[in-house]
Amino acid sequence: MTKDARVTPALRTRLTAVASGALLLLALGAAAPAMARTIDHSPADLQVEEVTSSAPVMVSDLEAAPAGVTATYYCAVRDGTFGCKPDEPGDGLVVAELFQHADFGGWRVVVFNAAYSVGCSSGTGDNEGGANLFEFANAVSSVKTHNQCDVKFFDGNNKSGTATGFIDRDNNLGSFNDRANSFAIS
Ligand SMILES: [Ca+2]
Ligand SMILES: [Ca+2]
Repeated sequence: MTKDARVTPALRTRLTAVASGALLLLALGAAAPAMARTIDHSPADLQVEEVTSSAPVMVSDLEAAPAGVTATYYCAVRDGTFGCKPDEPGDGLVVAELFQHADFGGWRVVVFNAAYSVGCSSGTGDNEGGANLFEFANAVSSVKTHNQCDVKFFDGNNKSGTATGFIDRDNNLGSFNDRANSFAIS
């Protein structure tokens, strides 16, 4: 009891300081994109997370673009291959959404795999597709993944140059903002 009473206010103060720092980083990030990496763990963010659903997220589930998304483009991938395939965006299984702006806004590229019926394998050791970003290169600022997939960004084409780790979800790519030329899925 005594210990709790002593620790809790201090912890609260520290958490408040962390939250303020995160907000400050976000505010600075808007004006100067090359800020330190910021990952959003806020409750508001967790409420919209879709990874808890046991049903696969399909392309058709994303047809209604949320507010803030100005245009949707599609890139079909196949495991073990590289490059966007000429598949129609039918009822493929969504791998990832890549966004032009931080916090999932601007245009988005919906990466999907029509051959999948369940999702990506667990773990990040296998090649589950990828592509060069071409006209979308050096512009991606945030990312969501679905169906147990993760995405890894590369500074150069053909998965070359500096890379991120495998990302599940990031509302602000931080030091990798507007830098990705290609990506890999696992
Ligand atoms: Ca951007
Ligand atoms: Ca680049």
